Amino acid sequence: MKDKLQSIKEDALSQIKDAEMLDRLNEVRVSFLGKKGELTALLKSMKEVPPEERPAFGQLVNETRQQIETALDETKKKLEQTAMERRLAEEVIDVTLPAKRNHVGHRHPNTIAREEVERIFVGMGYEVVEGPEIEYDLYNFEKLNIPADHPAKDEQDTFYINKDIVLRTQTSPVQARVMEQGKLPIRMISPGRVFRSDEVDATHSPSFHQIEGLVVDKNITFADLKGTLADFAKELFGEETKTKFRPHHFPFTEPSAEMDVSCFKCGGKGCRFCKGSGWIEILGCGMVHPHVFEMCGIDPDVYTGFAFGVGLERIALLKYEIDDMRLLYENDVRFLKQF
Ligand code: 2NL
Repeated sequence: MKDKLQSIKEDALSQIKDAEMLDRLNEVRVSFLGKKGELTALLKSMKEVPPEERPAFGQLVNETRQQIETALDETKKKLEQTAMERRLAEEVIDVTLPAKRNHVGHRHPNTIAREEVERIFVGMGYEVVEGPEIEYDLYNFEKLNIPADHPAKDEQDTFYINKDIVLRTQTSPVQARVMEQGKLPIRMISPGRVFRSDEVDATHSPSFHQIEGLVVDKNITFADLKGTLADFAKELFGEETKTKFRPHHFPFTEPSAEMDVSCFKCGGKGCRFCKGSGWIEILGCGMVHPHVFEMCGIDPDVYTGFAFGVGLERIALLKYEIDDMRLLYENDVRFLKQF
């Protein structure tokens, strides 16, 4: 038995010495000290030892176990140390490498254009008011003097939720709601998303954005409209920008007009950008129709006002010389970053 113990010890110590990896070292531990290990087996066969020799033999086994454990622990420490040294040598961090780029987004051209328009009007004392995108037919059409049989209400042009509720086709219902609240005078713009049942192409989208403006006070005239919008055009497109007003028709204004600005590319001489005319159509406007005032609870004999509507995408496309509206909706950051 003593010889057997001696040979187990030598065997264990030599295997420990040869172990080059922590995994292998653990295997050695299990094969000698584990439940089914060699040393454990030897202890179990104690009964073969004459009773008087048992205490001394037991002590010897314990000593051997101690020695093996000490060897295992020391070797484990050594192997861990080398493993750490190897990792430190291999995993060198090159602090001179360029840092990972942090990809932040970019403001959308629509947002840039909206904020620019808002800045201009807020500077003239206007309030920015938002309202619901899902609107009552009453506010979207009826109160704006677009009766049930009006061609603009054609089923094809509008998304109906039900017969009384639509996706708003303009932001004017926001102004109708403000007029109804009855606090006068009013100087406001209402930017926001609007909807039309249109096919997608280079200049159309079923969902786009608008900014409408409304001024209501005593003695507001068409001269106020012209002066305000001429100033707006100068701020937006440059001090040298000229404006002209062409008669037009909208159901909610009378008289109505469309405003053109002198081409900011060629200064009005005519170029590819303005299709040779020297002018670029920019917005629709007019004096608020008395019937609209009546339906919104304002006395048209006391108050007058002007209103206008501009397509945000149109401004963004013009200002940034983008030739296809669809690019604005793809949100490819490589495209957006250019503005
Ligand atoms: C266009 C034309 C326009 C208005 C919008 C308006 C609103 C109220 C009363 C009267 Cl509450 N008018 N808005 C007036 C004229 C034109 O938009 O072509 N927009 C893109």
